[in-house]
Amino acid sequence: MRLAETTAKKNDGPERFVWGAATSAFQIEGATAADGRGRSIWDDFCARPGRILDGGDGAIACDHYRRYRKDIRLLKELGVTGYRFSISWPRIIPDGVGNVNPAGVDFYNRLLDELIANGIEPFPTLYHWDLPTGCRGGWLEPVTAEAFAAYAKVCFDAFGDRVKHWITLNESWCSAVLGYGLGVFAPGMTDPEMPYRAGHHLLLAHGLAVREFRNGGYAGEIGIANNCDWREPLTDTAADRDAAERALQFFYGWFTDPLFTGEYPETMRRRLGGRLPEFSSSEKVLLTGSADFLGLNHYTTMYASDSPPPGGGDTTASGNGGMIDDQQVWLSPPDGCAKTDMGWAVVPWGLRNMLRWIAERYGNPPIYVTENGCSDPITGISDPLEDAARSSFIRAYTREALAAKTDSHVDLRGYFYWSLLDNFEWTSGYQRHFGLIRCTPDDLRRRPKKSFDEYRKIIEEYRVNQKEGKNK
Ligand code: GBH
Repeated sequence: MRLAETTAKKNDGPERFVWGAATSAFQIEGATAADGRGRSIWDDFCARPGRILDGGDGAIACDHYRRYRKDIRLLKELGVTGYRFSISWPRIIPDGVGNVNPAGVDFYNRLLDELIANGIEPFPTLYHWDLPTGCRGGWLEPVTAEAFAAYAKVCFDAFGDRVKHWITLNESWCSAVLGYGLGVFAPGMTDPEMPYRAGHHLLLAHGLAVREFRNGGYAGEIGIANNCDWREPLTDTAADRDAAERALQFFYGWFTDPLFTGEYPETMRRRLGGRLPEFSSSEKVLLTGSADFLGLNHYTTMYASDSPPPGGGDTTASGNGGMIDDQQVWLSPPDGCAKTDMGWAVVPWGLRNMLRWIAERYGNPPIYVTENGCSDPITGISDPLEDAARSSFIRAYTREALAAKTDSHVDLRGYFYWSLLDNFEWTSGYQRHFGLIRCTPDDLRRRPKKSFDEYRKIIEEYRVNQKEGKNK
């Protein structure tokens, strides 16, 4: 079902395609106590025994706060034209609301200046999960949405002269489901109703921030980074096709439909009834049309079925957020494909299907793949720098992304590999590695892996083809 027709200007050609790498503040910056930064829910969560696999935290991470110049040099070497990073709310407004911390603003001023001096376009995300502890009640409270909009305005005012692409929120699905439903992410709550409430306020936060942006008359575009793993029907029956569609609506649709229609997906409303909050008529107006572009964070694919598949499926897969009772979708991993040590299947064609689904449902809006990447293979690797599996992952996934653009006419504007550096991988601490560059907290040296070179080549080849007019 098509929900919207886009009025956005079409991309003026493939030469505008942005190749980039992505990171987030809490995962790389470290220096959590430096220069007046406030506490975040992730500092608190890490301090709770048993929450992080290796007992790690964000105190040092990649020490990017002090080594950002080196990291930008590496971005330059990689040949990217875009860098997606996140701004730490507790560095800018330590208590969540109220006073602005000039030292925090200074850090991002230096970072932005250095990026621009190196010809790299900044794509900052305003919120990548490090909510100030001072926002009491977190995303369960509507005032947090207002606090976010006030913080966003501080950022637009301070950085809007150099930033032309803003991303409001990262993966609200994860904030809502993993943070308030499954309790595996901060703030660690477990309640079947809370994800819908938290998600509601996250959506309002996005809407209010976009209103500040547009009313303020800042230049550039603003969008959101929503995550979704592809759901392929297990069989060709109508029931399984419906199940896959339902799963996608509970995943990407939940945080994207409201930005086009002011309403949650019809499937969610029908199944959840009054358990799903309602938007008031003014909130519908606020949300409708509130994304200039859509971000997609995409990692893997699962088969979806309407009844338990042979073998029972994976009812615990975090991919359905444990919300199996609400969705009635069973997930099972594709047979015979490689898996990473996160347990995620490597299924490159899933990305193309996912992009086509988004283009179709939302009327071909501008899309960026704001994250795509892999940790090391489940079989392990003997030398962390010899990451052949990551090289083939990037080859295969970027090929599918470009095919979606050229063959299926998806208005794809860029691709950001997750992640530039090995970093603090949330609940997995420092035990899972997604980086193009090796970095460990005990030895903060940056060592480019083989995949760094492979990605550099992919970007370079694209550029050469471009010059020779070989890219469609
Ligand atoms: C992203 O989230 C985050 O934005 C980033 O900070 C993080 O470091 C990175 O990914 C790597 O983890 O049950 O098999 O269908 C990832 C979101 C959501 C992707 C759940 C995998 C479930 C897989 N993840 N999804 S499955």
